[in-house]
Amino acid sequence: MERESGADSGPTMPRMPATLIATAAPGIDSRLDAIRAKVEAGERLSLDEGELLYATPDIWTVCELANSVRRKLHGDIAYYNINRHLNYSNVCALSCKFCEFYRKKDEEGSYTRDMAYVREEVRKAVEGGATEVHSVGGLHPYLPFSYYTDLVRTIKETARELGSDLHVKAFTAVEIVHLAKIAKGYKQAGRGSGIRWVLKELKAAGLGSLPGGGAEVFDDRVHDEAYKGKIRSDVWLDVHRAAHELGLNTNATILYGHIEERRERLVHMDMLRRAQDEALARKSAAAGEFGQFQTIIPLPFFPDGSDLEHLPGPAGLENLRTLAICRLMLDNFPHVKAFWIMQTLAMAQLMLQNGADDIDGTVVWYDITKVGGSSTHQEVTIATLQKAIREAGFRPVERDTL
Ligand code: V47
Repeated sequence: MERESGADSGPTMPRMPATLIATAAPGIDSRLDAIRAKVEAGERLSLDEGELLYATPDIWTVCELANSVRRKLHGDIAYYNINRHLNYSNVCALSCKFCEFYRKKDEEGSYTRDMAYVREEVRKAVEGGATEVHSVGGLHPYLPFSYYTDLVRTIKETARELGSDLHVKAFTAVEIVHLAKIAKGYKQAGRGSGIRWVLKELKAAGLGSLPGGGAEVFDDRVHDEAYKGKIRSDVWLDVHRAAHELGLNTNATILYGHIEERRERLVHMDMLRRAQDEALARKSAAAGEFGQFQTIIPLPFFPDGSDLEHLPGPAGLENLRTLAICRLMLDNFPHVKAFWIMQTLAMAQLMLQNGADDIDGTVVWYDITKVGGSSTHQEVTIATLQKAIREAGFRPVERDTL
Protein backbone atom coordinates (compact mmCIF):
# COMPACT_ATOMS: atom_id res chain seq x y z
CA MET A 1 0.00 0.00 0.00
CA GLU A 2 1.32 3.41 -0.90
CA ARG A 3 -0.60 6.57 -0.15
CA GLU A 4 0.65 9.65 -1.88
CA SER A 5 0.56 12.77 0.22
CA GLY A 6 1.52 15.75 -1.86
CA ALA A 7 1.72 16.22 -5.58
CA ASP A 8 4.70 18.56 -5.77
CA SER A 9 7.59 16.67 -7.27
CA GLY A 10 10.94 17.82 -5.98
CA PRO A 11 13.87 18.96 -8.07
CA THR A 12 16.71 16.55 -8.78
CA MET A 13 19.55 16.97 -6.34
CA PRO A 14 22.12 19.58 -7.35
CA ARG A 15 25.80 18.77 -6.91
CA MET A 16 27.40 20.42 -3.89
CA PRO A 17 28.42 23.98 -4.87
CA ALA A 18 32.07 24.19 -5.90
CA THR A 19 32.86 26.61 -3.09
CA LEU A 20 31.73 24.08 -0.51
CA ILE A 21 33.62 21.24 -2.18
CA ALA A 22 36.76 23.37 -2.06
CA THR A 23 36.52 23.77 1.70
CA ALA A 24 35.22 20.28 2.47
CA ALA A 25 37.43 18.19 0.21
CA PRO A 26 40.45 18.64 -2.04
CA GLY A 27 38.36 17.96 -5.17
CA ILE A 28 37.15 15.20 -7.43
CA ASP A 29 38.91 11.88 -6.78
CA SER A 30 39.59 10.21 -10.12
CA ARG A 31 40.14 6.88 -8.32
CA LEU A 32 36.35 6.75 -8.05
CA ASP A 33 35.89 6.70 -11.85
CA ALA A 34 36.02 2.89 -12.03
CA ILE A 35 33.46 2.66 -9.23
CA ARG A 36 31.23 5.14 -11.05
CA ALA A 37 31.38 2.94 -14.17
CA LYS A 38 30.39 -0.13 -12.15
CA VAL A 39 27.54 1.68 -10.39
CA GLU A 40 26.22 2.95 -13.72
CA ALA A 41 26.40 -0.60 -15.15
CA GLY A 42 24.63 -2.01 -12.06
CA GLU A 43 27.66 -4.15 -11.13
CA ARG A 44 28.39 -5.25 -7.58
CA LEU A 45 31.14 -3.38 -5.73
CA SER A 46 33.95 -5.30 -4.03
CA LEU A 47 35.11 -4.90 -0.43
CA ASP A 48 38.23 -3.08 -1.66
CA GLU A 49 36.03 -0.65 -3.58
CA GLY A 50 34.01 -0.19 -0.42
CA GLU A 51 37.24 0.67 1.39
CA LEU A 52 37.99 3.32 -1.21
CA LEU A 53 34.51 4.80 -0.75
CA TYR A 54 35.41 5.19 2.94
CA ALA A 55 38.99 6.38 2.38
CA THR A 56 38.39 9.00 -0.29
CA PRO A 57 38.23 12.64 0.80
CA ASP A 58 35.77 13.14 -2.11
CA ILE A 59 32.70 12.30 -0.04
CA TRP A 60 30.44 14.25 -2.41
CA THR A 61 31.13 11.87 -5.27
CA VAL A 62 30.31 8.95 -2.93
CA CYS A 63 27.04 10.71 -2.08
CA GLU A 64 26.29 11.54 -5.71
CA LEU A 65 26.72 7.88 -6.70
CA ALA A 66 24.47 6.73 -3.86
CA ASN A 67 21.89 9.30 -4.91
CA SER A 68 22.00 8.03 -8.51
CA VAL A 69 21.14 4.50 -7.30
CA ARG A 70 18.44 5.80 -4.99
CA ARG A 71 16.91 7.88 -7.82
CA LYS A 72 16.97 4.90 -10.19
CA LEU A 73 15.07 2.79 -7.64
CA HIS A 74 12.66 5.32 -6.15
CA GLY A 75 12.69 8.48 -8.28
CA ASP A 76 11.53 11.46 -6.28
CA ILE A 77 9.57 9.42 -3.72
CA ALA A 78 10.55 9.30 -0.05
CA TYR A 79 8.69 6.99 2.31
CA TYR A 80 7.51 7.38 5.87
CA ASN A 81 4.98 5.48 7.93
CA ILE A 82 2.64 6.08 10.85
CA ASN A 83 3.92 3.80 13.55
CA ARG A 84 4.50 3.30 17.25
CA HIS A 85 7.56 1.77 18.85
CA LEU A 86 6.50 -0.23 21.89
CA ASN A 87 9.35 -1.53 24.06
CA TYR A 88 7.64 -4.21 26.17
CA SER A 89 10.48 -4.62 28.71
CA ASN A 90 13.97 -3.27 29.26
CA VAL A 91 14.95 -6.14 31.57
CA CYS A 92 17.77 -8.06 29.92
CA ALA A 93 19.94 -11.02 30.83
CA LEU A 94 22.71 -9.63 28.61
CA SER A 95 24.95 -6.64 29.41
CA CYS A 96 26.10 -5.43 25.99
CA LYS A 97 28.70 -2.69 26.39
CA PHE A 98 27.17 -0.43 23.75
CA CYS A 99 23.68 -0.57 25.25
CA GLU A 100 22.17 2.02 27.57
CA PHE A 101 18.67 0.56 27.34
CA TYR A 102 18.92 -2.57 29.45
CA ARG A 103 18.25 -2.83 33.20
CA LYS A 104 18.56 -5.78 35.53
CA LYS A 105 15.36 -7.11 37.11
CA ASP A 106 14.30 -4.92 40.10
CA GLU A 107 16.93 -2.31 39.20
CA GLU A 108 15.63 1.24 39.35
CA GLY A 109 14.05 2.16 36.02
CA SER A 110 13.36 -1.43 34.97
CA TYR A 111 9.92 -2.12 33.53
CA THR A 112 7.83 -4.88 31.97
CA ARG A 113 4.54 -3.89 30.38
CA ASP A 114 1.37 -5.82 31.15
CA MET A 115 -1.40 -6.41 28.63
CA ALA A 116 -3.55 -3.58 30.01
CA TYR A 117 -0.69 -1.19 29.18
CA VAL A 118 -0.30 -2.75 25.73
CA ARG A 119 -4.05 -2.42 25.01
CA GLU A 120 -3.98 1.25 26.00
CA GLU A 121 -0.96 1.93 23.77
CA VAL A 122 -2.62 0.16 20.86
CA ARG A 123 -5.78 2.20 21.37
CA LYS A 124 -3.72 5.40 21.19
CA ALA A 125 -1.83 4.08 18.17
CA VAL A 126 -5.03 3.30 16.26
CA GLU A 127 -6.52 6.69 17.20
CA GLY A 128 -3.34 8.29 15.83
CA GLY A 129 -3.77 6.48 12.51
CA ALA A 130 -0.86 4.05 13.00
CA THR A 131 -0.53 1.12 10.61
CA GLU A 132 2.37 -0.55 12.43
CA VAL A 133 3.55 -1.39 15.95
CA HIS A 134 7.28 -2.06 16.19
CA SER A 135 7.90 -3.97 19.41
CA VAL A 136 11.21 -5.16 20.83
CA GLY A 137 12.67 -5.63 24.31
CA GLY A 138 15.48 -7.11 26.37
CA LEU A 139 16.05 -10.82 26.98
CA HIS A 140 13.82 -11.13 30.03
CA PRO A 141 15.03 -13.97 32.28
CA TYR A 142 11.62 -14.97 33.67
CA LEU A 143 8.77 -14.14 31.27
CA PRO A 144 7.18 -17.30 29.85
CA PHE A 145 6.85 -17.87 26.12
CA SER A 146 3.09 -17.29 26.40
CA TYR A 147 3.82 -13.61 27.27
CA TYR A 148 5.16 -13.04 23.75
CA THR A 149 2.32 -14.75 21.89
CA ASP A 150 -0.11 -12.85 24.18
CA LEU A 151 1.67 -9.60 23.32
CA VAL A 152 1.26 -10.13 19.58
CA ARG A 153 -2.33 -11.37 19.96
CA THR A 154 -3.26 -8.46 22.22
CA ILE A 155 -1.92 -5.92 19.73
CA LYS A 156 -3.77 -7.55 16.84
CA GLU A 157 -7.05 -8.13 18.66
CA THR A 158 -7.21 -4.69 20.29
CA ALA A 159 -6.61 -3.05 16.94
CA ARG A 160 -9.19 -5.26 15.24
CA GLU A 161 -11.82 -4.35 17.85
CA LEU A 162 -11.16 -0.73 16.90
CA GLY A 163 -11.55 -1.51 13.22
CA SER A 164 -7.85 -1.46 12.33
CA ASP A 165 -5.49 -4.07 10.91
CA LEU A 166 -2.24 -3.08 12.64
CA HIS A 167 0.91 -4.75 11.36
CA VAL A 168 3.06 -6.21 14.14
CA LYS A 169 6.78 -5.96 13.40
CA ALA A 170 8.40 -7.46 16.45
CA PHE A 171 11.32 -9.30 18.06
CA THR A 172 14.88 -9.14 16.82
CA ALA A 173 16.68 -12.36 15.91
CA VAL A 174 18.31 -12.21 19.36
CA GLU A 175 14.92 -12.31 21.06
CA ILE A 176 13.72 -15.12 18.77
CA VAL A 177 16.66 -17.30 19.85
CA HIS A 178 15.96 -16.43 23.51
CA LEU A 179 12.33 -17.47 23.02
CA ALA A 180 13.48 -20.68 21.37
CA LYS A 181 15.44 -21.42 24.54
CA ILE A 182 12.57 -20.78 26.96
CA ALA A 183 9.70 -22.27 24.96
CA LYS A 184 8.54 -25.75 25.89
CA GLY A 185 7.62 -26.48 22.29
CA TYR A 186 11.19 -25.74 21.34
CA LYS A 187 12.39 -28.55 23.56
CA GLN A 188 9.80 -30.86 22.04
CA ALA A 189 10.61 -29.76 18.52
CA GLY A 190 14.34 -30.26 19.06
CA ARG A 191 17.21 -27.85 18.82
CA GLY A 192 17.46 -27.48 15.05
CA SER A 193 13.82 -26.70 14.49
CA GLY A 194 13.30 -24.54 17.62
CA ILE A 195 13.70 -21.21 15.86
CA ARG A 196 11.26 -22.25 13.17
CA TRP A 197 8.78 -23.48 15.79
CA VAL A 198 8.91 -20.16 17.65
CA LEU A 199 8.48 -18.15 14.46
CA LYS A 200 5.51 -20.30 13.42
CA GLU A 201 3.82 -19.80 16.80
CA LEU A 202 4.38 -16.05 16.65
CA LYS A 203 3.16 -15.88 13.07
CA ALA A 204 0.02 -17.79 14.05
CA ALA A 205 -0.52 -15.21 16.82
CA GLY A 206 -0.30 -12.40 14.24
CA LEU A 207 3.38 -11.49 13.81
CA GLY A 208 3.78 -9.77 10.42
CA SER A 209 7.54 -9.24 10.02
CA LEU A 210 10.86 -9.04 11.89
CA PRO A 211 12.73 -5.77 12.53
CA GLY A 212 16.42 -5.53 11.76
CA GLY A 213 17.88 -5.09 15.23
CA GLY A 214 20.46 -7.14 17.06
CA ALA A 215 22.78 -7.57 14.09
CA GLU A 216 25.35 -5.04 15.41
CA VAL A 217 28.52 -5.87 13.39
CA PHE A 218 29.01 -9.38 12.03
CA ASP A 219 32.48 -9.92 13.40
CA ASP A 220 33.71 -12.27 16.15
CA ARG A 221 36.35 -9.89 17.53
CA VAL A 222 33.83 -7.06 17.88
CA HIS A 223 31.23 -9.48 19.24
CA ASP A 224 33.54 -10.79 21.96
CA GLU A 225 34.58 -7.32 23.01
CA ALA A 226 31.28 -5.42 22.90
CA TYR A 227 28.36 -7.88 23.03
CA LYS A 228 29.66 -11.19 24.30
CA GLY A 229 26.85 -13.62 25.05
CA LYS A 230 24.69 -12.35 22.19
CA ILE A 231 24.07 -14.58 19.16
CA ARG A 232 26.74 -14.42 16.46
CA SER A 233 26.28 -13.54 12.81
CA ASP A 234 25.58 -17.11 11.65
CA VAL A 235 22.67 -17.51 14.07
CA TRP A 236 21.30 -14.01 13.30
CA LEU A 237 21.29 -14.94 9.62
CA ASP A 238 19.73 -18.37 10.38
CA VAL A 239 16.80 -16.68 12.13
CA HIS A 240 16.19 -14.34 9.20
CA ARG A 241 16.46 -17.26 6.75
CA ALA A 242 13.88 -19.20 8.78
CA ALA A 243 11.60 -16.15 8.82
CA HIS A 244 11.92 -15.78 5.04
CA GLU A 245 11.08 -19.46 4.61
CA LEU A 246 7.88 -18.88 6.56
CA GLY A 247 6.94 -16.00 4.27
CA LEU A 248 7.93 -13.20 6.65
CA ASN A 249 9.85 -10.18 5.39
CA THR A 250 12.61 -8.85 7.60
CA ASN A 251 14.91 -5.84 7.94
CA ALA A 252 18.61 -5.58 8.75
CA THR A 253 20.70 -3.10 10.71
CA ILE A 254 24.35 -2.29 11.20
CA LEU A 255 25.40 -0.60 14.45
CA TYR A 256 28.58 1.31 13.61
CA GLY A 257 30.95 3.86 15.09
CA HIS A 258 32.11 2.06 18.26
CA ILE A 259 35.02 -0.40 18.34
CA GLU A 260 34.68 -1.83 14.84
CA GLU A 261 36.91 -1.03 11.85
CA ARG A 262 35.49 0.20 8.58
CA ARG A 263 36.55 -3.05 6.87
CA GLU A 264 34.42 -4.96 9.38
CA ARG A 265 31.41 -2.83 8.46
CA LEU A 266 31.97 -3.70 4.81
CA VAL A 267 32.21 -7.42 5.58
CA HIS A 268 28.89 -7.08 7.44
CA MET A 269 27.31 -5.44 4.38
CA ASP A 270 28.72 -8.18 2.16
CA MET A 271 27.28 -10.92 4.38
CA LEU A 272 23.88 -9.25 4.25
CA ARG A 273 23.83 -8.93 0.48
CA ARG A 274 24.86 -12.59 0.11
CA ALA A 275 22.02 -13.59 2.44
CA GLN A 276 19.68 -11.48 0.31
CA ASP A 277 20.98 -13.16 -2.89
CA GLU A 278 19.97 -16.48 -1.35
CA ALA A 279 16.59 -15.19 -0.19
CA LEU A 280 15.76 -13.75 -3.61
CA ALA A 281 16.86 -16.94 -5.38
CA ARG A 282 14.71 -19.09 -3.07
CA LYS A 283 11.83 -16.69 -3.50
CA SER A 284 11.89 -16.85 -7.28
CA ALA A 285 12.34 -20.65 -7.26
CA ALA A 286 9.60 -21.34 -4.69
CA ALA A 287 5.99 -21.73 -5.67
CA GLY A 288 4.66 -20.59 -2.28
CA GLU A 289 5.02 -17.51 -0.16
CA PHE A 290 8.60 -16.49 0.61
CA GLY A 291 10.10 -13.54 2.44
CA GLN A 292 13.20 -11.38 1.91
CA PHE A 293 15.09 -8.44 3.40
CA GLN A 294 13.32 -5.15 2.78
CA THR A 295 15.45 -2.44 4.31
CA ILE A 296 18.92 -1.78 5.65
CA ILE A 297 19.03 0.65 8.56
CA PRO A 298 22.47 1.99 9.49
CA LEU A 299 22.44 2.86 13.22
CA PRO A 300 25.07 5.30 14.53
CA PHE A 301 26.42 4.34 17.96
CA PHE A 302 25.30 6.56 20.88
CA PRO A 303 27.87 6.35 23.68
CA ASP A 304 25.93 8.19 26.42
CA GLY A 305 25.15 6.03 29.43
CA SER A 306 26.76 2.90 27.94
CA ASP A 307 29.91 1.09 29.05
CA LEU A 308 31.59 2.53 25.96
CA GLU A 309 30.83 6.10 27.02
CA HIS A 310 34.50 7.03 26.67
CA LEU A 311 34.21 6.65 22.87
CA PRO A 312 33.13 9.68 20.86
CA GLY A 313 30.58 7.95 18.58
CA PRO A 314 30.34 8.80 14.87
CA ALA A 315 29.72 12.38 13.71
CA GLY A 316 27.69 13.80 10.82
CA LEU A 317 29.83 13.15 7.78
CA GLU A 318 30.69 9.61 8.90
CA ASN A 319 26.95 8.96 9.26
CA LEU A 320 26.24 10.41 5.82
CA ARG A 321 29.07 8.46 4.21
CA THR A 322 28.09 5.17 5.88
CA LEU A 323 24.51 5.50 4.73
CA ALA A 324 25.66 6.30 1.17
CA ILE A 325 28.00 3.29 1.23
CA CYS A 326 25.17 1.05 2.45
CA ARG A 327 23.16 2.16 -0.59
CA LEU A 328 26.09 1.39 -2.91
CA MET A 329 27.20 -1.94 -1.39
CA LEU A 330 23.75 -3.42 -0.68
CA ASP A 331 22.73 -3.45 -4.33
CA ASN A 332 19.98 -6.04 -3.77
CA PHE A 333 18.24 -4.29 -0.85
CA PRO A 334 15.24 -2.34 -2.10
CA HIS A 335 15.29 0.25 0.71
CA VAL A 336 17.73 2.23 2.85
CA LYS A 337 16.28 3.85 5.93
CA ALA A 338 17.59 6.98 7.65
CA PHE A 339 16.08 6.33 11.10
CA TRP A 340 15.44 9.95 12.08
CA ILE A 341 15.27 9.13 15.80
CA MET A 342 18.97 8.24 15.77
CA GLN A 343 20.13 10.36 12.84
CA THR A 344 18.03 13.47 13.71
CA LEU A 345 15.41 14.76 11.31
CA ALA A 346 17.80 17.34 9.85
CA MET A 347 20.35 14.66 9.00
CA ALA A 348 17.63 12.35 7.68
CA GLN A 349 16.73 15.09 5.16
CA LEU A 350 20.32 15.21 3.96
CA MET A 351 20.40 11.43 3.81
CA LEU A 352 17.34 11.38 1.54
CA GLN A 353 19.50 13.26 -0.96
CA ASN A 354 22.37 10.81 -0.53
CA GLY A 355 21.03 7.26 -0.68
CA ALA A 356 18.10 6.94 1.73
CA ASP A 357 14.51 6.57 0.53
CA ASP A 358 12.81 6.13 3.92
CA ILE A 359 12.89 7.95 7.26
CA ASP A 360 10.78 5.59 9.44
CA GLY A 361 7.74 7.07 11.12
CA THR A 362 6.01 9.05 13.80
CA VAL A 363 7.48 6.71 16.51
CA VAL A 364 6.12 8.63 19.58
CA TRP A 365 7.89 6.69 22.38
CA TYR A 366 11.44 5.42 21.93
CA ASP A 367 13.56 4.09 24.71
CA ILE A 368 16.70 2.59 23.19
CA THR A 369 18.52 5.84 22.35
CA LYS A 370 17.63 9.41 23.28
CA VAL A 371 19.13 12.13 21.15
CA GLY A 372 20.13 15.24 23.07
CA GLY A 373 18.31 14.44 26.30
CA SER A 374 16.70 11.83 28.45
CA SER A 375 13.10 11.81 27.23
CA THR A 376 11.58 8.67 25.75
CA HIS A 377 8.85 10.83 24.22
CA GLN A 378 10.24 11.35 20.74
CA GLU A 379 7.38 12.17 18.44
CA VAL A 380 6.96 14.01 15.20
CA THR A 381 3.67 14.69 13.51
CA ILE A 382 2.80 13.43 10.06
CA ALA A 383 2.87 17.04 8.85
CA THR A 384 6.42 17.47 10.16
CA LEU A 385 7.62 14.32 8.41
CA GLN A 386 5.99 15.39 5.16
CA LYS A 387 7.44 18.88 5.43
CA ALA A 388 10.93 17.51 6.06
CA ILE A 389 10.64 15.26 3.00
CA ARG A 390 9.34 18.05 0.75
CA GLU A 391 12.01 20.42 1.98
CA ALA A 392 14.61 17.83 0.93
CA GLY A 393 13.15 17.89 -2.58
CA PHE A 394 11.13 14.67 -2.47
CA ARG A 395 7.52 13.59 -2.65
CA PRO A 396 6.30 12.15 0.67
CA VAL A 397 4.54 8.81 0.34
CA GLU A 398 3.02 7.07 3.33
CA ARG A 399 3.82 3.38 3.18
CA ASP A 400 2.65 0.40 5.18
CA THR A 401 5.20 -2.04 6.64
CA LEU A 402 5.51 -4.39 3.68
O1 V47 B 1 19.32 -3.83 18.12
C1 V47 B 1 21.27 -0.28 21.00
C2 V47 B 1 20.74 -0.59 18.56
C3 V47 B 1 18.81 -1.50 17.83
C4 V47 B 1 22.40 1.54 20.92
O2 V47 B 1 13.73 -2.76 11.50
C5 V47 B 1 21.94 1.25 19.65
O3 V47 B 1 12.65 -0.99 10.82
C6 V47 B 1 22.93 3.12 18.83
O4 V47 B 1 16.94 -2.24 15.32
N1 V47 B 1 23.45 3.45 20.03
C7 V47 B 1 17.30 -1.38 17.90
N2 V47 B 1 22.18 2.03 18.61
C8 V47 B 1 16.75 -0.45 16.83
C9 V47 B 1 16.48 -1.16 15.55
C10 V47 B 1 15.57 -0.52 14.55
C11 V47 B 1 15.27 0.83 14.64
C12 V47 B 1 14.41 1.40 13.70
C13 V47 B 1 13.82 0.64 12.71
C14 V47 B 1 14.13 -0.71 12.64
C15 V47 B 1 13.47 -1.55 11.59
C16 V47 B 1 15.02 -1.30 13.55
O5 V47 B 1 19.38 -0.31 18.34
C17 V47 B 1 19.45 -2.57 18.65
C18 V47 B 1 20.88 -2.10 18.64
O6 V47 B 1 21.52 -2.54 17.49
N3 V47 B 1 21.27 0.10 19.73
N4 V47 B 1 21.98 0.58 21.75
C19 V47 B 1 23.20 2.69 21.11
N5 V47 B 1 23.71 3.01 22.29
